[in-house]
Amino acid sequence: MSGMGLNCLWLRAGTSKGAYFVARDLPTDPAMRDKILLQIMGSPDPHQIDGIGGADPLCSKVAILAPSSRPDADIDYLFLQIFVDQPIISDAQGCGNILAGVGPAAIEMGLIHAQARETTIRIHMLNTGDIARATVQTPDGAVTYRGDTCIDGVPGSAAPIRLLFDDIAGSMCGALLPTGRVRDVIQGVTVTAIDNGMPVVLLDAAEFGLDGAETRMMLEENSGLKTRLEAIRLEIGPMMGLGDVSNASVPKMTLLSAPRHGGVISTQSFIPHRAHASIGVFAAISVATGCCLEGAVGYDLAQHPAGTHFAIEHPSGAAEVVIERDPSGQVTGAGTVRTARKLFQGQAFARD
Ligand code: NQM
Repeated sequence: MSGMGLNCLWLRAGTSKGAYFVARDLPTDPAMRDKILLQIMGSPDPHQIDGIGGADPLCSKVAILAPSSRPDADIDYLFLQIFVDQPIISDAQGCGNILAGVGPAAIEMGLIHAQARETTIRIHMLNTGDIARATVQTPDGAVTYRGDTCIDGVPGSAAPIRLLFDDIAGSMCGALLPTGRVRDVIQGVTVTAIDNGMPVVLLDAAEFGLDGAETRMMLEENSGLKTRLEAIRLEIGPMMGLGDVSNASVPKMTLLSAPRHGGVISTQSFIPHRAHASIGVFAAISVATGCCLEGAVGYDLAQHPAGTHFAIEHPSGAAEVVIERDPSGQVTGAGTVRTARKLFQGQAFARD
C-alpha cells in the first residue's frame, strides 16, 4: 500500500493548507492509515523535509472525505491534525479552515455533482458530529476559485465559500461552558473555558504582562509564557472533559486584549504550542461567543457590536464571523466566509 500513490488534492483553505483524500483510497485500520499519512506529510521532523507538510501546524493538515453516512448530510469530513515534530495524528479537534476546502474537494474528487451557479453541501463533521452548510461558487457546473473575496492572512482574492453552523455548542466538550462556570482560576490566572465549535481557553493578555500587540515571533520566543500556558492547559484540559491533553491539539489558548482596529476584541492564539499566524474559524466563533457572556474573560475588554457581525482581530488582521443570538442573548447560530484555492492535484506517496 505504502508504495502506491494515493489520489490527493492539496488546497489552501482559509488560512490553512491541507491534503484532501477520499476515504475509500485509504486503509480502514486507523493505525495503518496514520502511518501512511505521517509519511506522506513528513512527520515527525521540524522541517517535514521528507514529506509534503509545510513544517507549521497550519500547513500540516489532512481531510478525509466520503459520501455521508447520515441522511441529513452529503459528505462526511474527518479532520486530522498531523503534528509536525512528533509522530502524532489527532482527531480531537475540527478545523473550520480546512472545512472551507471540503465543498470544492468533494466536487473535484467526484463525490458531489455541482449545480449550475452555486452548490450548497451539507457536511457532517465527524470530529464533532455537527453539520456545516458550505456554499461553493460553481458557475457552469464546475468549481471556480476566482473571485473578489479577501480574507486577512491570505494574499489576493478568491471566490467566497460561505459556511453556516446551527448548533456547535459543546462540540468536543459536551457543553458551551465545559467546567460549568463562566470563569475559573487556574494556577492563579482567571480563565474562561468555552467550546462553541472549538475548545478554547480565554485569558487576559495583561495577566501575562503582555499588551496584545506582540508579534507571532515575539510570542513564539517567549518560553516563560509558553510554559505558563501549557501548565494551565494541562490542568484545565481534564476539567473541560478532554481528558489528558498532553498529546492533544486542544484546548487552544487564546490571549485577549482590547481591540485596536475597530473590531470586537484582539486575540493572540496558541494552537496549542505554536503561536497562530491569525486565528482558526471555530476558535474565532468560540472567542466571539465568550465576548457575549457576561462574566467571561473578554466580556469587559470587548467592544460589543449591536448586530451579528463580529470582527475578531488577530496578528495578521481580523476574522469576520457572524453570531446570531436569541432575544435572551443566547448564541443560536454562527457563520463565516472563507476562500480556498487548488494548489495541486495528483498522487501522494508514502515511503516504501
Ligand atoms: O479553529 C488552527 C486553523 C486552525 C483551526 C488550529 C481552525 C478552527 O486556523 O476552526 O480552523 O487552531 O489548530 O486552521
